[in-house]
Amino acid sequence: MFSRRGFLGTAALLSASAVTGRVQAAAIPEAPTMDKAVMQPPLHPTSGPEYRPVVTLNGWTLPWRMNGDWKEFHLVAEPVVREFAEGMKANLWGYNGQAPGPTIEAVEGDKVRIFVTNKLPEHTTVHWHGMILPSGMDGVGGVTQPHIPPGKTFVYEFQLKHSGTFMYHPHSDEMVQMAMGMMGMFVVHPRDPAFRPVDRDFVFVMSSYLIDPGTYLPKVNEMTDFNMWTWNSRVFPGIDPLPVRLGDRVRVRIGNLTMTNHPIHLHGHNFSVSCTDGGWVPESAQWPETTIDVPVGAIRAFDVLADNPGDWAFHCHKSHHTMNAMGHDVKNLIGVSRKDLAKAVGKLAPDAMVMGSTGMAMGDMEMPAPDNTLPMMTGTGQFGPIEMGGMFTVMKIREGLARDDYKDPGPYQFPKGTVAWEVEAPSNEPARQGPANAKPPAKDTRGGKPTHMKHMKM
Ligand SMILES: [Cu+2]
Repeated sequence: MFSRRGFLGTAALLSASAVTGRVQAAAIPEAPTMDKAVMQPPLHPTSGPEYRPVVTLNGWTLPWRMNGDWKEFHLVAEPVVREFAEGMKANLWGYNGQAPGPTIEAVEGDKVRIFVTNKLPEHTTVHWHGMILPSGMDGVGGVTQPHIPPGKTFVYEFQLKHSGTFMYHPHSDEMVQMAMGMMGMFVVHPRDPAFRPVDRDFVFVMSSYLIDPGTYLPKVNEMTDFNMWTWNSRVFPGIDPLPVRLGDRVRVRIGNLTMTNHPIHLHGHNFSVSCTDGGWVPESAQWPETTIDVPVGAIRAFDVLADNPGDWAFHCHKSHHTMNAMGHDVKNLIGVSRKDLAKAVGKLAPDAMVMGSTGMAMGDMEMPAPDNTLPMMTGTGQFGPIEMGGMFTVMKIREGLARDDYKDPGPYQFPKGTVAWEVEAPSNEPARQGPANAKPPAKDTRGGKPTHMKHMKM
């Protein structure tokens, strides 16, 4: 739950003391803060139009107060410690106790007033990515406003013209501040609750970091060679699963503030892209997908009918992005004679293991690592090691979950006989069929059928 530092209560708690105008607005609302990196329950609106709130993977929604007809929020830009997964924490910059910052939720047509207090050691701004708003509210330091100096509070005021999925991040010391984790999502719900409603609505933003094993601080100058590929600054197995009730209509909204694109793939279903940071995709313009590429500096939301029960992998399809810290200049030794190699390596490093040459997958290995370092690939499922890290989690589709139940339902209970199984087979040479257009051997030299036909059943 929210820690008590400056917690102002849930939405509209203070609306009884409704006041209007800029003068009264000088009283700045308190800033809630979060001390945990676990998914908080959806924050239902207690005033204004009804909507189904989103849930943020390993995150939370920023409470607000009504002040007259303004919805008031308070973001505090500050240094934070973010746990990436159990066993690793990073010193980042974020908002209100976490990085990324809390998701902001409001309704199309709302007038929002967002206070931003800068507790960083350098100036900052907040840009509202994708929003159609007055130029002076756009948050580009030097272009549309002075930077917010350390210790100062600025206020942004605008009306939300369009519903959809947006982001916020600084436009100030650009490279450093986003590389330090400063970002968050901003969801504007349609004023008409009947517009494309869904039963579950997940949201997260992708960021990447280079944090050397054993250290805590991202190297902000890195442009390409990151080793932490994160969803909401979490990596597998630290990323929440997506629990879904069988038959639910589900929306997943994904922002990308890394330096590369991410093809995000869901197993067992097809879906269509319903929304980008530019607005809703007309239904007539949608087509079926199982992977959606999320470009840099963009948002893609997809809608899926969860009609297939089970545990469904949900991940970036760049396989290096489902890994944690690793050396990228390691030689591939698959196929190299183990004996010769071990002899050679053993001379140089008596404790070394030779990768891929012993019949061990990497998930079986345990290597000593410095403190505050995650294994490159990890996690264990009901059938053994999962051998992944980074941008990977599981959509868990189950019968009969309660509407707002987002607890991890545990591993899927597969109906008997529905899991791929082992069959009796000769252990040495499997029967092989030759190429389809190959001529059969002119003469059977072994006194029987041609060997490649021996075990075939047609
Ligand atoms: Cu990726």
